Amino acid sequence: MNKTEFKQSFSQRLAEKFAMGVADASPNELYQTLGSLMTSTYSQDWQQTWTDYREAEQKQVYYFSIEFLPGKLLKSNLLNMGWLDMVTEGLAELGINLDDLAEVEPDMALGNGGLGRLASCFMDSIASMGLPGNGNGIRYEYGLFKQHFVDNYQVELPDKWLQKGNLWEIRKESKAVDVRLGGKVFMSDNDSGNLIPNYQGGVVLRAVPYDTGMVGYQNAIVNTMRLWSVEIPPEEEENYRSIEDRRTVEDLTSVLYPDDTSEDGRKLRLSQEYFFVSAGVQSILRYYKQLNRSIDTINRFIAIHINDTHPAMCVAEFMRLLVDDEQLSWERAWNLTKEVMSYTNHTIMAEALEKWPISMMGSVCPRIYQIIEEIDRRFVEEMTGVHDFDLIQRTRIIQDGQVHMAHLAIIGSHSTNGVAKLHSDLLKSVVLHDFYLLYPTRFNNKTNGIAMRRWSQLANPALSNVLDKTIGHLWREQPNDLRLLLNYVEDDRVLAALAEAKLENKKHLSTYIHEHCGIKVNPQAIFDVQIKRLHAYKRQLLNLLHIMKLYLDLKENPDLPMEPRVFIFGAKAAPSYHYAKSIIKVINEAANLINHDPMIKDKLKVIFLENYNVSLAERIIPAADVSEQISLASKEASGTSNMKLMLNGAVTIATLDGANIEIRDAVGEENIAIFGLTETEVYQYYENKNYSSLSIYQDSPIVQRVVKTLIDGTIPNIVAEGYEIFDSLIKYNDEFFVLRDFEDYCLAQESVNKAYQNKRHWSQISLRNIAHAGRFSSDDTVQRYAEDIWQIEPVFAHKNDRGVEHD
Ligand code: CBF
Repeated sequence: MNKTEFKQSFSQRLAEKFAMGVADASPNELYQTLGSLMTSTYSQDWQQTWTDYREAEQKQVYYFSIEFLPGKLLKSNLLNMGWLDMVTEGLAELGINLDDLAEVEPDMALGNGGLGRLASCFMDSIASMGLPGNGNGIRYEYGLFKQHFVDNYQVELPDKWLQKGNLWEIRKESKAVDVRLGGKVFMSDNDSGNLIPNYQGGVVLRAVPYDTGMVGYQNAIVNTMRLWSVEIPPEEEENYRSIEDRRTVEDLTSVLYPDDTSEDGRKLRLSQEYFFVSAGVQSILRYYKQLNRSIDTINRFIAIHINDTHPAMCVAEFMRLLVDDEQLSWERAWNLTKEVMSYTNHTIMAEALEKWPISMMGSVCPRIYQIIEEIDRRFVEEMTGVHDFDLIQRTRIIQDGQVHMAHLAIIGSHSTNGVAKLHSDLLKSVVLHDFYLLYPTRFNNKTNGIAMRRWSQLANPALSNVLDKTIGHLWREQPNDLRLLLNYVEDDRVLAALAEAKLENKKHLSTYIHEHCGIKVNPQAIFDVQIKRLHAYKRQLLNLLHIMKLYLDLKENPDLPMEPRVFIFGAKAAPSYHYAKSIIKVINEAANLINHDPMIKDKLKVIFLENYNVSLAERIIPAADVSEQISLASKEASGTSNMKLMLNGAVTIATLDGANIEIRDAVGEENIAIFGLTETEVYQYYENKNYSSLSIYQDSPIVQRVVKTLIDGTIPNIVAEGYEIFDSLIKYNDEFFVLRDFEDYCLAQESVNKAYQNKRHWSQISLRNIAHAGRFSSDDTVQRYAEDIWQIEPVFAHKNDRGVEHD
């Protein structure tokens, strides 16, 4: 389609849909019109992609994830369709600004943080690499809560993202499946002497899929992200007369992460997990059987990826379908299951290694529990006599009345990977060491990556223009070409252009900050950014303590030579995570104090932007000078904001944790500010049990001075929160070694301050960071998953060289 045709089709579609012309239409009507034009165009490719996969007998991967965090799709779909420039110009000629339409789209926030965003980067990359892959998750009625600050406290409001409909999805009622929850199950022989389950009681619910096209980057491939929504099957309607009864059903796909402080909340969460696992696995098998292939070869056509432990029941559900429905022998079914399944671990924090009480699992999905019991029994039997008793007891799935989901995922799959080199090593040497002894060849590393197109071309047009002018356009398709930028590290014109692009982005962000927080910030100041979930291990507190140090220093000496700084936070705390919410309150109160202190002027500002989400990240990241990656070494599995910020020219201040290490290796020591304990030192403290935050506090006047601001009234309105945090540091021995790393962190911050004083030198460091970011492209990451874990291949082989014709 060319621009003239686009303008015609657009106006015609607007008239058909809304019976109006451009002048009368609201941004929402224009957005709906554009979206509908796009979906009706790419749906041909979508259908063809399904056909191609089927006809080419392609092996496909199904990526099961309880979170997907795509953000907005309008611009990224336009980019991937190859329409972005044409539509931007065409709309402009009709007097419409594309950005105004993009504003209308709600963020699709069906995830919490890195895990969900990674899943969405992977969906984009899988399609863009022409790989046959599908997402499988839950279509939550409400996305992650909207965060507001009231009296500087976090308040959570519902995110009704579906209120105005969702133009990207297609409800596919004909592809619905039924999922059984609750009740009891007894096994008995059928006429042929095979064991079959007899179900009593419980409920059967309908899982209806909503499919969203995952448009590949200019390759005519459209994959599918399938999200399941619960409904009452029409034949069961009469059993759900009361509003309460109906609500119990609707709750199943209502919210992301129900409150897990109550038994009911935990049970709902487990039911959600089984619901989307069962729906997804059933629909895969139904599709496979339609192709008339033998079940015995399913491992050659299907790969199922378990993203974190939430979908670990895929193992048991797959076994259930093979054994109960397909009547395969246990042994054959088990071999196929292991070959089909693979698992990624995303954190060493205990919270992600889910465990469910036996009684709860037995009541939510009794047949699945029986199957897990049998897997566990056979595991113990197989290992007995080969490995020592204690090792078997530590690794078995059912222990102490609980079902260990990570154990199920590892035992029931052929691959377990971590998400950065350090993290994968720690899995092998510490967290999953016992399993590594049992299955050394199953363990591997796949360092995370990011969808470069979204985080550079879409988020940062100013930088993209400089790159195009300097190194040509190829980097847009081959991010490794960013290395060509290194040839310009001494080129003053390029350095100045990079600095100008950064300043332009900082000005945009300053306007946003002014509009949303009422605070004027100086775009010439260092924009120092920490954007990530609020969690104690990520140590937003360390950042705050350093800010308080700067504040106290400035109060003592207002002429202190320092580059003006704007510290920018974006973070949501889980609704039931009291401590994290207290940190938010304290940062907000400190910000209020500092931002309104006339003595401080422009030298220091602290901004906590409300409701951090993908769209806000797209505003903040291009404007960042400094990227805060300051988790306690060993605790951040990988991190991905570190990669996005680096790609946009921010200089990282980091501990040697997660992928920070690989960033350091890429850019070299001189282009990153490293500080803090190493992971080995952290583990030494654990081993020797000799960490004492109190001694550090007593021995260091600086630490004392800063920590006291939490309780001495320096920061107003935080009596309870201040004491809570103070106690966590001093009385409860500072779980994440904030005090131990504090002074070193201050030194690293000082080195950043110094480096920024020499603008040319700073631009050079920034350039080197951009130049080395290409290695973190999620296109490469999924390629490695495809080759090493899923054994799937691109379908390009079936296309001509334009990649768009189908023969
Ligand atoms: O692997 C993706 C990301 O996942 C987390 O966000 C998670 O939820 N487990 C980790 O905390 C990140 O380190 C990791 O990058």
